[in-house]
Amino acid sequence: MQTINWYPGHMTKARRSLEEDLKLIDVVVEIVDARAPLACRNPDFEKLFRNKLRVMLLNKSDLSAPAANKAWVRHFAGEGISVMEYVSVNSSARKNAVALIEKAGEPVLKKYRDKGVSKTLRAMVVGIPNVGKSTFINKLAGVTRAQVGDRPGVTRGKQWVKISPYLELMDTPGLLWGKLDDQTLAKHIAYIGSIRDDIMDIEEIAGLLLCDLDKLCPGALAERYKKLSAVEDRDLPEAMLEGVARSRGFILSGGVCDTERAARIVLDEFRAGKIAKVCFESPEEGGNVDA
Ligand SMILES: Nc1nc2c(ncn2[C@@H]2O[C@H](COP(=O)(O)OP(=O)(O)O)[C@@H](O)[C@H]2O)c(=O)[nH]1
Ligand SMILES: [Mg+2]
Repeated sequence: MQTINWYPGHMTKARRSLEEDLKLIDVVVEIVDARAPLACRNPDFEKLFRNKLRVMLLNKSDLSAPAANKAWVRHFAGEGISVMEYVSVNSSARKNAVALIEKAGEPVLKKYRDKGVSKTLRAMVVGIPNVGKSTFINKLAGVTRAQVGDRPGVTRGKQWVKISPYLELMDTPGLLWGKLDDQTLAKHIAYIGSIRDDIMDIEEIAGLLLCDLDKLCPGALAERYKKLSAVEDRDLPEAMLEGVARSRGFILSGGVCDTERAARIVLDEFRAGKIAKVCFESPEEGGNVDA
């Protein structure tokens, strides 16, 4: 796969501003995509968050395989992380998240109580692009949300949103960087839409996605793109993408397949959960979890 150029200057800047913000908070709420929790994380985080209480939300769990969600929750819980399956587009999940964060923050709340001071927990949402950070903050903050946020780099103060009598949330999330030095994990980050499509070869990514889905959920894939079953070389990304183009009738003059259009369709439909609920990673062997 071609190298994905994702660590330019703005990530260095993001890291610096994250380090500043971390000084202000007690609890880090880390949001990962349930379909690729490994790719959403990075060994750097251990050092970065070492003095913080930590909560993890396995978000977009509605788009992943139920068995995989359970396996990942067990895995992270086994590492001592406060974790739950989550769907941040779903408003009714809000109270569960608040309860989880307050429970994880109990040691800090107790410290305040013991000193006789009334102070609230301060939490910050972090995650790589597109995992659902803004959706989560908006749902949690609801209608009481402050309309105007501080502009990064311009104002030093932060906006805080009161979530409960015990909890305040920073209204801007911290941006993290996924695990791009591992080609398999980098691929997963591309699948879930955390790398801007305009800086990568979408035909290559969509072709690779089709090959992976063909192993994870062949039935669902064949159901969605009928003419894929005629493809013989199923490990060849280009051949699979042409199969999709044929299935949808994306044929240009001269009988050439419009693979670019097919690539957009595959990525859009996958990300919208229209192909299948799958997880690309497994806690057991770093491989795949079956649906
Ligand atoms: N199906 C599903 N979609 C979600 C969920 N959370 C967020 N999204 C969608 O994912 C996209 C990215 O969300 P956003 O909050 O902007 O991510 P951010 O970049 O981390 O702030 C949006 O289209 C959301 O509607 C979820 O739990 N389930
Ligand atoms: Mg956002």
